[in-house]
Amino acid sequence: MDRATAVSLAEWLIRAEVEKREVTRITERYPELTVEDAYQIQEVLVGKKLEQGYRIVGPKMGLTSRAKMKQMNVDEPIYGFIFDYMVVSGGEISFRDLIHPKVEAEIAFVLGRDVEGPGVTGAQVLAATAHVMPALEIIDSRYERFHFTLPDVIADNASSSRVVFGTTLKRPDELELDLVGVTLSINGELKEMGAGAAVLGHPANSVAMLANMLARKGLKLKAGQTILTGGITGAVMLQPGDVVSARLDGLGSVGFLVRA
Ligand code: 0L1
Ligand code: MG
Repeated sequence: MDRATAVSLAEWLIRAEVEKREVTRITERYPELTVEDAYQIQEVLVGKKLEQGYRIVGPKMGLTSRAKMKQMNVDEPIYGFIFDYMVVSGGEISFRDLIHPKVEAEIAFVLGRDVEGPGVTGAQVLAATAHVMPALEIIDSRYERFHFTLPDVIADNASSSRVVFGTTLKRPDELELDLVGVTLSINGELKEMGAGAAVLGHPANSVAMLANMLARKGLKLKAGQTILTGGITGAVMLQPGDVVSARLDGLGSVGFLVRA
């Protein structure tokens, strides 16, 4: 894909996010769009946000569950980037700032040391991790009805939109992250449940895979970055007025309110 087209598609996706309106997926216009093209568009999109003065909190992994990978017919997850403006403070998100948000429960890793692929293992990630904490990721695809192909969602920064972090910080050796049980409730009603192992067998494997995927681009994970490892639960559609809460064994709770 030529640079000018990648720039115009990245700008188009950024406009959709800023104007809070869904758009037709890119592959309707460019059916031949490859995963490589899509990461090129994402790279331009990320660069433009950095030029606007936003800061990267860390990369995230998406499509890490077997169910999501099967649904998209892929055997590798995808990555995107979380920016500072996406981090929710004050326990509330505004529905009118978003298009059609969904929420999923995740475990976030905060790195104490750089992690650079290729060949990174989950054990190396655990050794480089300062702490882990619970997170609720709010994904908000810019595409109509959340319908997209793999290259579409990669170009759209893996649907990244908002994230709420919990306040319980644990060293990774304080608990067995694959065995952490998770429930996701909305308005007091249990909607989804799962365990850490839903994320590539262990959330640390997700960070390792991310480091190895970034290495192909000459990038690395940096000390201090916070990494979302992927949904442990399925993603649930949000409505104005919803009160969302997740409980993670040994990692406490995390929640927020959806303001109209
Ligand atoms: O964080 C994620 O797993 C989102 C990846 C993109 C797929 C989606 O928007 O459902
Ligand atoms: Mg996610």
